[in-house]
Amino acid sequence: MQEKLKQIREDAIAKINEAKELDKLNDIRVAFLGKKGELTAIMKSMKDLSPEQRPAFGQMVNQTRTEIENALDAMKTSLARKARALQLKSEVIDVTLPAKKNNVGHRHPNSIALEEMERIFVGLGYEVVEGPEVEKDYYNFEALNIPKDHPARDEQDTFYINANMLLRSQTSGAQIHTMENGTLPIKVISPGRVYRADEVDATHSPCFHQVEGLVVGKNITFADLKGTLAEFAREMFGTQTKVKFRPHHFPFTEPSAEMDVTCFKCGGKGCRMCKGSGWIEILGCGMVHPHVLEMSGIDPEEYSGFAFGVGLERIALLKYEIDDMRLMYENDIRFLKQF
Ligand code: 2NM
Repeated sequence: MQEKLKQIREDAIAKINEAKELDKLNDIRVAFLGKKGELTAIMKSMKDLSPEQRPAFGQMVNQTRTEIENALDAMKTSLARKARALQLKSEVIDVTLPAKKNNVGHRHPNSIALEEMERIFVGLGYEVVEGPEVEKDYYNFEALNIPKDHPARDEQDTFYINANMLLRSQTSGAQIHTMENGTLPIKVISPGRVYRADEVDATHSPCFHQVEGLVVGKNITFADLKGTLAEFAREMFGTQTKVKFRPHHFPFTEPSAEMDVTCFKCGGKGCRMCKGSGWIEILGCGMVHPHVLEMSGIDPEEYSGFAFGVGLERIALLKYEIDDMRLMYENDIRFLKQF
């Protein structure tokens, strides 16, 4: 019996040492230590021994059981460690590999041109004000001295929301709000999106951007307008830039003018960019109409002002020599990265 026990132990240990998986260890545990296992079977044969022999044999069986259990536990730990090592090896990350390149965007030419304009005018002491894109008819037209029968009010040009509300066709409303606030003097620019019912082509879009400027104070004259806008042109298009003013008409200014700058491509000699004239039209401007001041609560006897309006896309198209405005609304990164 003792020999048998020794044989069982050696068998078990040999099988345990050969085991390569945890499942296999479990099979061995059942085969040797389980209810129907070999050790249990030999325990049952104890009844054949004399009562004196039994305690010593029982002790030997128990010791064998302990030895087999210890061997199983040791192998279980060893297999688990190997499995873990294998898993860690398979999950190794090479942190020295080059990082995936992030595709970053690019500022829009409109944004670049606007930031440049804001830099220039803030440098001249102006504040930047914004107004709502959905505006009352009054602020878009009435307060700007655009009467009910004016062609600019034609429903074909303006997107109306209802009889009173519309998508602003210019940012002047923001400036009317500033005048109504009543703090004088005023030096503001108002950039923003404007809407007009235009067909899309190389120079038109139903939604574009404007920057308007407004100065109101005591003794503001047309000379202030000329000096300010000439300085703007020199900073925007180069120090050698010259300006000229041609008489024009706007309902909200009197007198009114359009300003041209010498072509920054050919310097005034005439080229494709300026269509041979040497001059490029940049903006509209004028002295704020006394009636406009009065309607916003400013006494035109005491105060005067000038105003101007620039199409942002027009400036960006010219400055960056883009020949089709539609490119500005596609947000193709290959286009944007050129500026
Ligand atoms: C332009 C041309 C000339 C203008 C006038 C005003 C206001 F609010 F003072 F009446 N804001 N902007 C103005 C003047 C706009 O755009 C071509």
